[in-house]
Amino acid sequence: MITNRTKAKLAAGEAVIGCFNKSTDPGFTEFMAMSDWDFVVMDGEHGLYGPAEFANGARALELRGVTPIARVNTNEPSAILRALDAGAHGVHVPWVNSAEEAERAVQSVKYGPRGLRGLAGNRSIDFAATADTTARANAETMVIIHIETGTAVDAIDDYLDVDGIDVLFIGPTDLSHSLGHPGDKTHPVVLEAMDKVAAAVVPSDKTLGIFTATAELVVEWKAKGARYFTAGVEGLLKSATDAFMAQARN
Ligand code: 3PY
Ligand code: MG
Repeated sequence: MITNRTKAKLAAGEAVIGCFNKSTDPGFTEFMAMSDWDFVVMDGEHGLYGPAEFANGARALELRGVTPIARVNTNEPSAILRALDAGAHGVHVPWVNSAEEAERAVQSVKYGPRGLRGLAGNRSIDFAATADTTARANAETMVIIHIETGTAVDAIDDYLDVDGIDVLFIGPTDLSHSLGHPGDKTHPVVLEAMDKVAAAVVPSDKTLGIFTATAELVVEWKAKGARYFTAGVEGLLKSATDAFMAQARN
């Protein structure tokens, strides 16, 4: 059965730091897991992950004690079911534009009585479809809901009433695009929208999460009350490589 260390840290009031990973190579994913991340998000939205890759990535991460999370490509029960049955301990669900859509995501993640996740033996419940294993899965799995459009920001208060959401996660890139400033994540209009989300979520029983490409952004958003952070491995590799080359070419 899965034991979700990231969820346990959040429940203990701690901050958690993870990283998006588009590479479907389990060897690379295992290598990433040696860098003290709490969790790695296997990216099935902007990366090429499908169910088989989620399963091998989850194995690689579990070997090293890092929580495997899947970003699914769409808020569809069948997509979420396959990611979880493959062994993801939670899902990032993109483009969730209303509380009703968030409720649908929660129902896809949770077995009955809370939800509608289809039941069959699978690795996440040790191939034992029972009342105990489904209850344990419901307790351990995480639901991370992306807030990444102007529509979602306008409705942010409604999401707070959806039982079962662990993290309301700001996607600054899509949000900047949605607000008419593609890629300009520091535009005042984008910052204002992100601060509106923080003001609603931080005092609630949900965790505020955000994509933070740099450690400086983690520090800044931790001060604003966020506790769930993700970087992106390509950005980290690119900046380290560029810094190496700048010095090496001198
Ligand atoms: C976004 O910024 O749009 C995200 O989904 C986070 O990577
Ligand atoms: Mg996004």
